[in-house]
Amino acid sequence: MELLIKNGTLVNSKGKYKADIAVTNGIIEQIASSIEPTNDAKVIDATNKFVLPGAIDAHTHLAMPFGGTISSDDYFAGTRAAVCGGTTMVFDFALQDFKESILDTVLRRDKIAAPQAACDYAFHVGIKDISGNLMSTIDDAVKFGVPSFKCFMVYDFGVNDGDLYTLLEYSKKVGAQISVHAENRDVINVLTKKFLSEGKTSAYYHYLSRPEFVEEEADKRAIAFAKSVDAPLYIVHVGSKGGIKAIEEAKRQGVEVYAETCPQYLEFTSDVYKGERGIDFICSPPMKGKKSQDALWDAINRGVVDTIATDHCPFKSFEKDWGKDDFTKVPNGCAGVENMYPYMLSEAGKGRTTYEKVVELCSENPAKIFGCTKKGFLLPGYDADIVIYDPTKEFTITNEKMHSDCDHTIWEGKKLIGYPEKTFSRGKLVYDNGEFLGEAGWGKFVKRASRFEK
Ligand code: DUC
Ligand code: ZN
Ligand code: ZN
Repeated sequence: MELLIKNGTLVNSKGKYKADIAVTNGIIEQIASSIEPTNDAKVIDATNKFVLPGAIDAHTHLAMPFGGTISSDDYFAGTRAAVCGGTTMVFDFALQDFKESILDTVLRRDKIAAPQAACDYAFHVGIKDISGNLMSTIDDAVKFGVPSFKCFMVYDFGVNDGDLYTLLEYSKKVGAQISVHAENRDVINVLTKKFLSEGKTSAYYHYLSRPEFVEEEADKRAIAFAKSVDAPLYIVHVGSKGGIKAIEEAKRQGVEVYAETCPQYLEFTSDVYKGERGIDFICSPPMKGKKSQDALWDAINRGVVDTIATDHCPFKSFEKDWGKDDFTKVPNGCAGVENMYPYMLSEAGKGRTTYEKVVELCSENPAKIFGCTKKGFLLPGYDADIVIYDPTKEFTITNEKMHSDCDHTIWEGKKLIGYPEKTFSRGKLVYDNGEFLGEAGWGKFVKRASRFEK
């Protein structure tokens, strides 16, 4: 036994209970009401603390070429920030190049990720090109342990409706799963052009050029395609009331559709775009109105939302400044990977949801939905990705205390109740009371089960 966590309160989606956890070779060996340490075990006392499975952030963009630059956290900085916020596994979007086989995309990105990652990681491939025989290369990626793919219904590099439909149909045959970034590209383009021609260029027009219905409409379109071919569908970063309502209705009809939302939509509204640094909050989809925010919280507590993830995609202030006088020139995205678990748990502490729900959405469900068979749960045989959380510690977010490479955070000044005290990645202590203790290259690629193997 290398590690024994004693006297903590374990939390899962079903409830809380007091137990000790013994870890051997990075794996949870035993969970019991009282475990005696062996001579070689490091013993941690977790009295009055929660012991949680590490969070899994199923949506990050690390070192991603986007908006004329590259997102500012590489695989090291992004995973360092992750573990310092209690996230022990991240999914990154590996963007396919045109004409590139899907497996080659994975291998190309993994060459960069493997020596840098400080926690375990996986890829979704962002698909751009299924011309010729490229679609069949999805099978190779599935066999390699990458059974999830993302289609952007926006951006010039995204797929068209025909390709999305074809991919959904194909994914079902090969045990894969398609995610969508759902917004109506054409409507956004028309409105953007109109606002620019009228000289309406401030950050608030980013929100107005993507009115709330553009998300709902695209959600409904993607759901209709998925339903027609009986394929599963995962909708990333759902932010709108109409969108979540459409997903609830589809679930009620028996469609296998999953909803992800992000902390930024739960905390901020479109009012942030009226502020002095509105450009810092520019991400797509944008923050929505208060009614949408309330609908998301309600959907969380009624079991309609399946996962929380961050869409972590930071850009430095000088890059955000490119769009001071033209919102279309702002690279889209914000930092968040270090804030997800602390924010959600703090909201639970304030009574907005429950700790059990947070563990379900941030840890258990992403593991189940994306085929991580040894992650997401505190159970014998699972990876010892463990967070010791102090529910009483007061913490104010400042960029100075964060571990990303970005030079600002949209979460600046947010006061939290409770904060992670220690994070273990496969039994190794990688974060302790504000300090990163991990190392580049520790994180391993997680080979995931396809839908046929789950
Ligand atoms: N939206 C963002 O804000 N950033 C990265 C990609 C995306 O879809
Ligand atoms: Zn997106
Ligand atoms: Zn994204």
